[in-house]
Amino acid sequence: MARPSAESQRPGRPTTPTHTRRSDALLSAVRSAGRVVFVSHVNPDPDSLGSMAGLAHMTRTALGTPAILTQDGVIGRAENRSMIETLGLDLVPTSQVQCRPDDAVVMVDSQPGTGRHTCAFAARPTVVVDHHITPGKLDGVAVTDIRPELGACCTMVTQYLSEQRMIPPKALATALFYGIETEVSGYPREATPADDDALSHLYPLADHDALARIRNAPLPARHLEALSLALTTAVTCDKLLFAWVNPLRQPDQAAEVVDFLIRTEGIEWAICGGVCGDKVILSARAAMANANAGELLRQVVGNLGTAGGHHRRAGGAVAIPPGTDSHLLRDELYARVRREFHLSGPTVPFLSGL
Ligand SMILES: [Mn+2]
Repeated sequence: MARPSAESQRPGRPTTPTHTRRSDALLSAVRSAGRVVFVSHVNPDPDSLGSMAGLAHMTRTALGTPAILTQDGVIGRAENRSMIETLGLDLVPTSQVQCRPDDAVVMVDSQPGTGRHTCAFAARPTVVVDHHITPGKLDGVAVTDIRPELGACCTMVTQYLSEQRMIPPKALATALFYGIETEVSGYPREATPADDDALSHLYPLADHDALARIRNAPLPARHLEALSLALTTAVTCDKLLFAWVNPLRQPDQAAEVVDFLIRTEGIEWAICGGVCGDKVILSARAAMANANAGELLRQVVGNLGTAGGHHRRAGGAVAIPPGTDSHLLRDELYARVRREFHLSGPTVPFLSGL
């Protein structure tokens, strides 16, 4: 790649698009659009939110094109709601988005055809920027940037902004920082030097009081209720813990449950299934590197629904057929977990000794 001239390296000075840079390829693909519609996976997390906000800033600043950030599903997690409120993120529910012929759809932190979208316009985006190992249907997508080796999609977006010599404003830097931080949390870290470079770049730009407020958002009683249900229903087999929460008040609570349970001594896998309306929401965490959690959960779910994710973290959903007793579905899913994880030991209640 040609070295950029000193002129083009000046902050704020647009560089000549060569399309050899990923950010230029994205800008080129949406240049003629009347509006850029950003979309992410259902029940978006901080990495999705930060990525949409970062790329919207880039396209607005570079092209002057209006952009909207969409919200598919619900955002229930207290920290994520605090992130939206504290940083003033403006989200439009996907159900309220009327797509126009001159819209360009940019998908972040997900891929089309993975069962993680409820809106029609997510089926055929113009651009896909993602870091999941779960393969999507990318035929006809003009620009794709899929880097599963990276810990966070916000890392990719931070690189895009740096390529364009754009310094993110404080709220955006905070959103990107929190997006990366939440994705690479836990041990072992699913992070590369590129993720740490992005965190270092963003650290002096971020609002650390806002970050503290987000990280310590007050937890509603329903959070503790879900943990309580998970603890009382949990069973263990070998080094796997399986919890069932019925009802699950909000879909992203399944992730909150496993984020807590994976810290259990002696446990290498935590899986939670939660009955949320007419679906079972699944979330899985592994305590070891290269665990291939996304693929394993996909094998468990099979033809019952959809699943995918990363090495240490995965999620999925299974529709509950009308008239089906959710307990039967729980038993079926647990039987599949035993099979796919090659569990051979007895199933025992987690809290039996207390
Ligand atoms: Mn992500």
